[in-house]
Amino acid sequence: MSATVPATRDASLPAAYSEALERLSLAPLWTALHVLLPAERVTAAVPHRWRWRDLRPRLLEAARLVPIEQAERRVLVLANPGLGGAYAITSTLYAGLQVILPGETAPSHHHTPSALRLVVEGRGAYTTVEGVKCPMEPGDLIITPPMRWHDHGHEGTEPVVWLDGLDIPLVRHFEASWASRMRPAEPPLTDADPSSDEFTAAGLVPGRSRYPDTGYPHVRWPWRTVRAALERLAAGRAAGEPVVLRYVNPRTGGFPLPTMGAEVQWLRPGETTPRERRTAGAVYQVIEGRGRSCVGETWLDWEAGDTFVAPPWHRVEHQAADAPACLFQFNDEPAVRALGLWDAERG
Ligand code: GTQ
Repeated sequence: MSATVPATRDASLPAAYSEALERLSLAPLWTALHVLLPAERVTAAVPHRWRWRDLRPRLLEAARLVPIEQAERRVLVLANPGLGGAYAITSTLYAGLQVILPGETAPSHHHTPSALRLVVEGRGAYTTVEGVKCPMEPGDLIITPPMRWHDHGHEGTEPVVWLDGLDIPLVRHFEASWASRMRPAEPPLTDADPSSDEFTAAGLVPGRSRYPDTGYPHVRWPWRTVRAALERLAAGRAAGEPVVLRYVNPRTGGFPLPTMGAEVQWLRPGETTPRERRTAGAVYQVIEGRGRSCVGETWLDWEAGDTFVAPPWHRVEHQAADAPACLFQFNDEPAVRALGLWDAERG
C-alpha cells in the first residue's frame, strides 16, 4: 500500500461536477474515507527472513566487485518483499548488511536519519562516532545519533559484516532526509569508547566525562557485557518469564535514539515466548542459537546470522531449539509513542 491514495471520483455524480472539483484541486472524502481510515490497521510489509548463509556469499562477492571508494557504503539492503522494491524493511525502518575489508575506510559523513549497527561477523573493524573510536566485535551494538559525524575503518585481517538499522523511510516520509558531503575519515580522537572506561557498571555514570558531550553518552554496548547480563537475568527468572534487556540512554533512562529502540532477548533451550503484538515494527537479528518464530501467520526458522522482520501489529512468538538463543531487535517504538500510537497486546 502506498502512503498516497489517489483521489477517486464519485461515479454516481455528474462528470461535470467531478471535473469542477478537480479544476479546483478538491477531492471528495466519501469515496476514500474507509481507505484513509480502515477498520483494521493495514501494512503492505510482510513477515520475512533473510538467511545469513544465502546472504554472506553475496556480500563477499560485493566486496570483490565494488570498490569501497565507489560505494562509500558497501551495503546490501533488505527490501521487504511486500513493499514493491522500496529500500525499506518496514514502512518506517531500513535495514542493510554492510561489509568492509581489512585496510578499507568508509568516509565520514553525517545525516538526519538515526543509525545503529549490530556486528554479525569478523573482528578488527571500528566505527568512529564524533571522534570516538568504537571497536566492532560480533554482537556489539553501536549507535549513530542524528547529525553525528561517523565513518568506518578496519585494522583487522578478515571481512567484517554488520547489520545497519536506520529510520530512513520514516525520515523520508517527513521529507527531512539529507546527508552532508563525504569527507575522508580522520583518525579517531580517542582509542576507546565510554563503555570501556566510563560505563562499566550499571547504575553508575561518570562525574565528568573525557568524551565529547553530545547528549548520547553511551554509543556502544559490547556483546560480552550484554551477554553476561542476560545470562545472569535468566538465572533469576522462573521458566516461562521472558528474559529481555532494553538498551537505554543512561542520561535519560529512555530510548537510545529519538526514533528507534533496541532490545535483546535470551531464550532458554526449548523456551516458547508468549505471543505478543505491538504497534511498533521490529527487525530481529539472531546473535546466537537456532529456533523459529511465528510472525502473524508465518513461521520463520532461523539460526545465528539470520535477520527477520515483524511488521507492526503482527503477533510474534519465538521458540528456541535445544540450546540457548539470543535475539536482538531494533524497532520504531519511540517514534510510534511520540505520535500517540503505542499499543501492545499479549495473547
Ligand atoms: O554507515 O553511514 O546502511 O549512511 C545506509 C546509510 C549505512 C552508514 C547504511 C548510511 C550508512
